[in-house]
Amino acid sequence: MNDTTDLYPSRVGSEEKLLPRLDPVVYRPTPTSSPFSLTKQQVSTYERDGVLILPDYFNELVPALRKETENLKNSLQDAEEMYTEPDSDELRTLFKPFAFSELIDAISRDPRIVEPVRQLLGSDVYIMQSRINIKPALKGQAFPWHSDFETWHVEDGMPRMRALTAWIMLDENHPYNGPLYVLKGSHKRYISCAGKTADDNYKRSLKRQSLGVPQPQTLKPLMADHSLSGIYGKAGTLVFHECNLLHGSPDNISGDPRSILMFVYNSVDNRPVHPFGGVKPRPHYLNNRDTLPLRPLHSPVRL
Ligand SMILES: O=C(O)CCC(=O)C(=O)O
Repeated sequence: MNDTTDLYPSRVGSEEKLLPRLDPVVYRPTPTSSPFSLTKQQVSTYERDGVLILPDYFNELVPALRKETENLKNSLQDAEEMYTEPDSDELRTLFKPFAFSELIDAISRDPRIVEPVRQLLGSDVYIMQSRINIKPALKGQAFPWHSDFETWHVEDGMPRMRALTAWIMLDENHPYNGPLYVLKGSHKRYISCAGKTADDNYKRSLKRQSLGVPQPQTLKPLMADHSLSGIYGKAGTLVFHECNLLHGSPDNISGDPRSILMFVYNSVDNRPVHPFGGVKPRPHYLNNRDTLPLRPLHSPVRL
């Protein structure tokens, strides 16, 4: 078997199927010697749930990150990395922020993130994708249930489940401002979705995803098996979520904004091949082509 064998076919017909996960969740289950390593308990929570929440992690960086987000919103207005909401010109997502911000680039290399990520993925890593999802008060719209891996496999050619998203809350995420919902434990099965992917599907799906979204008849039994949890926390909370975890989020109809800064780390032993959906590779800001191992900073970012 080589990297081009499709172990996780999806969007190959009209039928939706549950397939087994063939990859480990944690690739090096013992704590490493770094002072920033996760404890055994944290590693096993991540393995079991597919998500790990670390409160009060980056609180001191939040004011500077909020300011940087405002600067980027103003300076990058017509850039291809900016995606608006489906029904308005409100900014929904700003991709590849580390390319435009020294602060965000430094945080992406902060050993407080990179060491736990290397520990969980068991190898050196690179940033495959990064984004700031902005969910403005009263206007930010929903993301339907999906597994990130399904899209990265079909549209970007990520061969195996050996990636995760680390994300920082830039606002408090509470039950009413469109927080992320997850189905804990759902990362241990793979949903092969129905449909067929067109070239450039991403232009639509990044505003309103329809392909790679499981049907109610598949989701309902999964919801009976896995509890739905909201990911809540104060600004500065760090979250790791596994690449195949089912997640989504509702509209933000509250008066509070909800922005999050996300870094997707992929193992250097899991570099993308040609997209399994047979489509044209997506642009660099969705599937970073610089796959050299990330060099972590020696010490945490201090302002
Ligand atoms: O920002 C959100 O609420 C949803 C994020 C998400 O599901 C994604 O970016 O894959």
